[in-house]
Amino acid sequence: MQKSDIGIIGMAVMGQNLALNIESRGFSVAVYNRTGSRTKEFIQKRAKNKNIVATYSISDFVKSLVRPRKILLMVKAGEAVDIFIEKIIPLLDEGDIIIDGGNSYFKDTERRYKIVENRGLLYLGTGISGGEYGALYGPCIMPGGDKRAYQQVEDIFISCAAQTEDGPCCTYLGPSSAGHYVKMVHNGIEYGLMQIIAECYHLMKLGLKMSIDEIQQIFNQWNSTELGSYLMEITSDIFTKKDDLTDKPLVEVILDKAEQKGTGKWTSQSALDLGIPIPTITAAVDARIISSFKSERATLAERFKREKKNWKVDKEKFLSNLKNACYICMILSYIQGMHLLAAASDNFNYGVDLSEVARIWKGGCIIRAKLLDIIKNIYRKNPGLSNLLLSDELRETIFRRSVDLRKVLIEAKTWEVPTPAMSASLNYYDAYRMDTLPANLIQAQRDYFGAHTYQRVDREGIFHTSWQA
Ligand code: NBP
Repeated sequence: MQKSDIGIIGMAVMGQNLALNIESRGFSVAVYNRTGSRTKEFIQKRAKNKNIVATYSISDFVKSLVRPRKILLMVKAGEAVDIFIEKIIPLLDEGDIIIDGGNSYFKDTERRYKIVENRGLLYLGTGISGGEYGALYGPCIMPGGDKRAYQQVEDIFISCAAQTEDGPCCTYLGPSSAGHYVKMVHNGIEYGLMQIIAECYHLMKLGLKMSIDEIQQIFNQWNSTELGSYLMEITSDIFTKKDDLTDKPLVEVILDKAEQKGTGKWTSQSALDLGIPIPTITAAVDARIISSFKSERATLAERFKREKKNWKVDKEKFLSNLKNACYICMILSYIQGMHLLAAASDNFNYGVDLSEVARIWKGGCIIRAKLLDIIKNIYRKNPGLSNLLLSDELRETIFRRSVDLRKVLIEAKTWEVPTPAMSASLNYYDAYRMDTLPANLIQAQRDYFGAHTYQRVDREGIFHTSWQA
């Protein structure tokens, strides 16, 4: 039997579409899934007459692969990955490659990397973004781990990744868990952007009392400007969809409880561990959590009624400010994510090239946006930049739009419409550009109750005061 170039374990949404994508680029693929009926259905329908081989036991799957074997795991993140690694390791030979393409937690990837490498095998923790459509037509691929393994799979990855005028949306990102770390931060930024867009929608709906059709037109218009991005595009599309049952806009009949799978929370947790502020992203995680308390929210909405006055506002002016506010908040979401990546790269010795990260995010992934071109060019010129707020290129853009963000938030607070991510963005900007913060008082309090000491503004040294003496 002719052996396959690559094997994929996990025939759910991502595994199936990646198998079809890779096959369409001229590679042969073997597939396996825990539940055989899923594999069978795939091979009889979507994979019919394609260079894809179905296998129904792990040993047949392993035997069906060209050496060094390349095995891509596309199973649910967590225990399933460990289960398959343990199952396949004894069947593999030195130099064979295991690739985890799921949304694994980067610390799990570090642990698995060591287990696999200790057995003479190579490991790649690889973030893949783009959802169902991206997996089929060209995702953004974020590989990290053993560089020798990457060199073996590079031709497959590069050919099935999304392509932009800046090249394929795939590059080797660094050792160990670098790929999954970058994917985690990608998802963190995604949380921020989604929440910012949702807040703009909420302000248009509650503050300006706009219809869904009007809101759709605004998002559509914004998408053709500097705000152009995949999330802006799909948001505009979402507003056009009518519900089959009620003929209302579908978005209006969807329950307002946002779910999450953990990548946003991990981003915030890691940022706290590394001491990097990412308040826009963390506010977006919190906003999803607050939304989940639906019944309490309903009770509290009665208990603390919102003022529903007819506020006087210049609609056109507000929308123009809102567009700029949305843009600066999005910029700040990327700025915080990139800051975290820079710190993580230093701390974990990933050696991540941030301009390459911005380049590969330009296509295939959920956070692709025009803005990434600017970010890529800034890092190309200045690879060591710790925080994009320090870049000359964004200075004017941020400064001018911050004025409009402030105006939007003043209205939002008068209307009593929550804007957690947008408010967090402005606070981040205001705090970061302020040379004197009230942290002197915090230090005094710490020294008062805990003798934690402080430094002075006028002389070197560490000081302690007996405050009650
Ligand atoms: P899911 O995350 O829904 O996982 C389904 C797959 O995991 C099936 O093959 C299932 O086998 C297998 N599986 C499960 Br569930 N528990 C298992 C266990 N205990 N032992 C062995 N296999 C088990 O699939 P997906 O949505 O295709 O995503 C795959 C990976 O890609 C995930 O890590 C996901 O986070 C990531 N990802 C998904 C998307 C997306 O848009 N869906 C985008 C980007 C990344 P079964 O058929 O036998 O139940």
